[in-house]
This record gives sequence, C-alpha cells and structure tokens, in this order.
Amino acid sequence: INAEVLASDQRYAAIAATEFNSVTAENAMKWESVEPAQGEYDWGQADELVEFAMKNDQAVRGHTQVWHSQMPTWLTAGIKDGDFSRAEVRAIMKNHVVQVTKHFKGKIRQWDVVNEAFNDSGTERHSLWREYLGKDYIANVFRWAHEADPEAKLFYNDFGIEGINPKSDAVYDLLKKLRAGEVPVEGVGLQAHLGTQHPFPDGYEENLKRFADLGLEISLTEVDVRIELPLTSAKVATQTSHYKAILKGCLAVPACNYITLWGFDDRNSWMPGWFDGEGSATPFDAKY
Ligand code: 9MR
Repeated sequence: INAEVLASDQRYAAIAATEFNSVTAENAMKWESVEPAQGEYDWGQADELVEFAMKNDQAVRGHTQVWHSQMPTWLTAGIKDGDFSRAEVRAIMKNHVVQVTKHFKGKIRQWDVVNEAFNDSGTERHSLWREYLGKDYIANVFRWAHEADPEAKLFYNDFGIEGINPKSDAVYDLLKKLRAGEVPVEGVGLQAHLGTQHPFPDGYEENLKRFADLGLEISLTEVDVRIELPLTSAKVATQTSHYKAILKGCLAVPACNYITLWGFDDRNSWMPGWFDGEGSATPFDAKY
C-alpha cells in the first residue's frame, strides 16, 4: 500500500479495504521514512496504515528493517564522511531494529526484517551493513528484533529466489545455518517480481519444499508480473499463466501461507517508473 495514495484516493482506499486481508507498507516503514533525522521518528504514515488495517480487520506485514536502499541520508552521508565509528554504526543499527520492532509490537505479526542481502550470483551483497558490522550482522539483526518482540515472526526477504538458482541456494544455506544456530528466523520471503519476457522460475515448487523442510514458513511478499508494452493477448496469457503458477505452487506447499502483491493497480505500481516501457503488472488496471 502506498500511504500517500491511500490518504488521497478514495477509490484506491476502497479496494485496499475490501479486497485483501493483509496489507504491507510499500515505503512507509522503511528507515528513511521512520527516522528522517537521527533520533527523530516519524511514524505518521505507518501508523495511519496500521489504523486502516485494524479498522478493516486486516493483518499488517512489516516491510522492511535492514536494507541497503532507502536509508536516511543522515546515516549514509554520515558513514561516508566518517562521522560514525564501527561501534557507533552497530549501535545505530541495533537501535533502529529495536525501535521499529517495539513501535509495532503486537500489531505486526510478520516482519520482512532483512531484505536483499545477496547478489544474483549467490555472493553476499557488499552493503554498508556487511562492511561495517561484519559477517554476523544478519544473525544479530534477527536476535535484536526477536528480543524486541518475541511474538513476531521474522523473515529473510529477497528477489530472484523463487526458483532453484545460485542466489536461492545461498539464501537456503544461510537460513539453514541460522536455524541450526538457533537464530530466531522463522520464514523466507520470496518477492516474486516476475516478467512475461522471462520463463517462469525453474524448480519453484521444489524450492518451496526445501525451505519448508528447514522448518521455515514461506511468504510470497511482492508479487507482480510485468509485461513489455504494448500488451498483446499472448503476453497477457503468459501473465495469467505466471500468476497461476506462483499461486498454485504456494497452495501445494502447506508452509507457504501468505501472499502479498506489490501494489494492486497499474495506476500506482512502482513498475513503470523502474522498468522503462514495462507495466500492466498488477490485477487492477490504471482505472481500477
Ligand atoms: O515499490 C517501492 C518503490 O516505491 C521505491 O521507490 C523503491 C525504492 O528502492 O522500493 C520499492 O519497493 C521495493 C521493495 O521495498 C523491496 N523489493 C523491491 C521493491 C521494488 O523495487
């Protein structure tokens, strides 16, 4: 859910209120949104979304705490300028995870805590976090979040890990290791940003099963299926088939029990802004 659109567009709000039993903030819970200046929190939009969800009897999925993108400038610029020591960066990170988790304690039952920590090749992404906090940062983040709200289910979330490939192998290995070390991670989020110009991810159901066998819950967290415009009936048929396949595989594996669309309409989807000439990715068109 895009918080600005929710506040300004009645038709959008009406669909959001009636068609879904769970909502996720597209941007409103990200670090740059909630802590725009160091120590100064702005929960406004995020809280409005939570209220909206409560009013409509919906769950709220938390997205996202630790990511290399959409970090506040005070932090990225500060790190770049050498304003913070390694220990300070660690303390800032811990504080962020604790504040955000606590703020929504009891309201958010599932959190995409760590987002996109791997490259497509399966190597670790060289984010600031990896660089400043060292190899253990992911495990620590889950521990901090769990301490702040022991009831929330904590997820690792990434894109391109729907099928079996080097990246999903790497995520699998990480989660296996974390589970064996009793790190409180309970689920994996497969974003599932698909496109009709690509074949459906290879080994999808097998991949779901191997994560399930680790004792993890699986969520599809950001589903959309983009099309290279203009639309043709063949492309739309492929889109239908991708949507069906992603849903069917999830329904076939009991541990896969949560599906979130990354936007529900082509009017407000992130898609056209990011992929030039592509769109029509969501169930509702630009006229809702
Ligand atoms: O949809 C989000 C868009 O409005 C933001 O500008 C963008 C910034 O990177 O993030 C988009 O959401 C991303 C999500 O948080 C994580 N997975 C990829 C999503 C699409 O880029």
